[in-house]
Amino acid sequence: MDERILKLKGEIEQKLSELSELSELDKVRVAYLGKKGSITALLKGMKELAAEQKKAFGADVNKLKEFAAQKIDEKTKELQEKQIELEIKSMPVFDISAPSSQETGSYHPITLVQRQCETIFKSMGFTVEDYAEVVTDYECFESLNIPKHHPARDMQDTYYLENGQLLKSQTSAAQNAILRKYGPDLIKNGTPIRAIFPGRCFRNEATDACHENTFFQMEGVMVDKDISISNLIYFMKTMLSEVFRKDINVRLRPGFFPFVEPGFELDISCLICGGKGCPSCKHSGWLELCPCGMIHPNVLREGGIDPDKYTGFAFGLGLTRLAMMKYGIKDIRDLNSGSLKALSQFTDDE
Ligand code: FA5
Repeated sequence: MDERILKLKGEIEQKLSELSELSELDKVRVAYLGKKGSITALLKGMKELAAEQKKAFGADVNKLKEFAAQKIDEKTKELQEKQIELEIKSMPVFDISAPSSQETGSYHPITLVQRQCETIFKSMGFTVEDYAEVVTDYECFESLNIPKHHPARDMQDTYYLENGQLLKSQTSAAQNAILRKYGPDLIKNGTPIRAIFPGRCFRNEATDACHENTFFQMEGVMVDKDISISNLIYFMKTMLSEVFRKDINVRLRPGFFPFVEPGFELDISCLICGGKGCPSCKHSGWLELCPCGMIHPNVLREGGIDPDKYTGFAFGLGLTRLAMMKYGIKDIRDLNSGSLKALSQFTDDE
């Protein structure tokens, strides 16, 4: 074999064995295999050789070329593996048994009271339903005995969308769907309808300490044979005593909602000021919390249920206001503030 070939082979082996940086490898490749590299130069120099030498020399240079390419590839792989090992070693060790150095998250106070109410109502046989935030005029008003142009629509300043749908202004918007969903079971098997449906509501409100434009309600309905106002009062009392776990003053007064007859406003004595009057209760000492009433026959009929055979009650609990009262939050706007300092101090007391 030509001496120059042997010399280059030794040189390549030597260089590669000394090399420890991946970035240097390309320089070696260019130095030997590149257009101006030493091996390429040997091939170019072949034209000066005698014809009988050319074949053997050419074959040896090609073997050297293959050898160099293979050795460079092997070295690349070796250095890449070493680099990965180094990276792994330099990564911080994750010890799952180590105590957390970071703060843990917490539930929003509205989520806490919602979950608590869900537990209370589930224990009394109610199912928990989910419902859309964008609903139709029929769902939010017409099915609830509020035809188009009825003045009761002015009680809520509703956000309408360009397509005619609207942002749910009250969780009552789900009543018709719930009656239709569980009505057949009631009629066929006598299984009472008992459902709650918490959800976000939207109204174009001027905000103050007890009004938000985005707030949560939790609707509840129960329909069966012989359901009366006493049943309604029993469920409301049970819910409030379970949520507050202490005696609170409640008052029931007549209230008008076209989808209930009779209708009531259930107010609780303001727990922020102890009933003396403050901005949270609009200085009245009382906070409107849970309007309710006996479901209007027209609403039952619209839900596919015969009002001559069945009766029921419905309520619309103000979950956001309940969270205010339960946790002593003076201003409703704090609940939508996104301030972790303000919102992470509450815990589940169940
Ligand atoms: C209603 O929304 C009726 N759908 C409730 C109802 C259901 C009546 C079933 C009868 C039968 P109202 O607009 O009063 O009613 O709202 C109900 C509760 O939601 C209020 O008592 C209050 O606690 C809460 N609420 C209403 N508007 C706001 C607001 N802007 N910010 C915070 N909470 C509100």
